[in-house]
Amino acid sequence: MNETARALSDLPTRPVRPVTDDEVATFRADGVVVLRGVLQPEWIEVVAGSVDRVVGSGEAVDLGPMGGAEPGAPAFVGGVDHWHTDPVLEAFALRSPLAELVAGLLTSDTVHLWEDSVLVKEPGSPSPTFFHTDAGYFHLTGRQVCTTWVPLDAATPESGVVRWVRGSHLDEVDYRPNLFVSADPIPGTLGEIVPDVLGTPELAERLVTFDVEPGDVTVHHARTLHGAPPNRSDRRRRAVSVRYTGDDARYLHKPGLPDRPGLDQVTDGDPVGPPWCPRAWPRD
Ligand SMILES: O=C(O)CCC(=O)C(=O)O
Repeated sequence: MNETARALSDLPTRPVRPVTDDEVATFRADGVVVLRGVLQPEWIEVVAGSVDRVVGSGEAVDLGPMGGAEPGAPAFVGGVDHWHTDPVLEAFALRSPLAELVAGLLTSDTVHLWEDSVLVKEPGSPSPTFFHTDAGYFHLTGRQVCTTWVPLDAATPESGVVRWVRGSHLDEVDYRPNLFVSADPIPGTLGEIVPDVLGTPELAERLVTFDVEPGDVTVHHARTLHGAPPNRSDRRRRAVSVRYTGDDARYLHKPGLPDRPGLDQVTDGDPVGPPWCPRAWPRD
């Protein structure tokens, strides 16, 4: 075992505390819940180190210009699937407390990793994250699918913390994925255009957000509408999202979405699982 592997194997695999019945009920009713103080500082420290490395290495890109940010504006850096190449992010996705928390919230016997995303809004980044549902981006069907959003810095609405439309996961609408930093839908995708959430009182009044600290984790259902404001503060807003599936998730090829490894090896209706989506819970 090399030094990195040894250091990672020393990190805690169980959460600071299990999810409570109230948190499960909130997740079911609202499609989002904040889990306070569930991750140990050791995880935050190593994951933040990897995120800084990913941002500095160019493995993730500044999404801002795609949404019209001026050249040279503070970046909104995003990237997907870094767990394939970064041992810390792989350990975080598969052997950290996250999967156990997700199993509890989804009331699922198994949890598989779908993907991770690095999401960094630098101080002053003018780029909002446009409202979307994650389900629109996934070649998946099923109700037991969620995203854990893990802040690595304290975050508030001023620095661009995410906000969610409470209960929107229960709406029977499939939304088209957009370009994330613009309302334009990804060409060739299917579904309804995401409504103007802030301009629609019925949706805007259901918005919920949380001031978060490192160690807190928010978890939202893949069908919950959410977005995030620009970072108007002088602090970084670094986060990692890790997205997981539960027992009922099945592959479904959807037109217009980017390909992903192994998608040509699976058939619609196959259960999600290894080798393309490793099992994160239960552990061997
Ligand atoms: O971090 C952000 O700005 C957006 C996060 C998000 O939409 C997600 O992880 O699903």
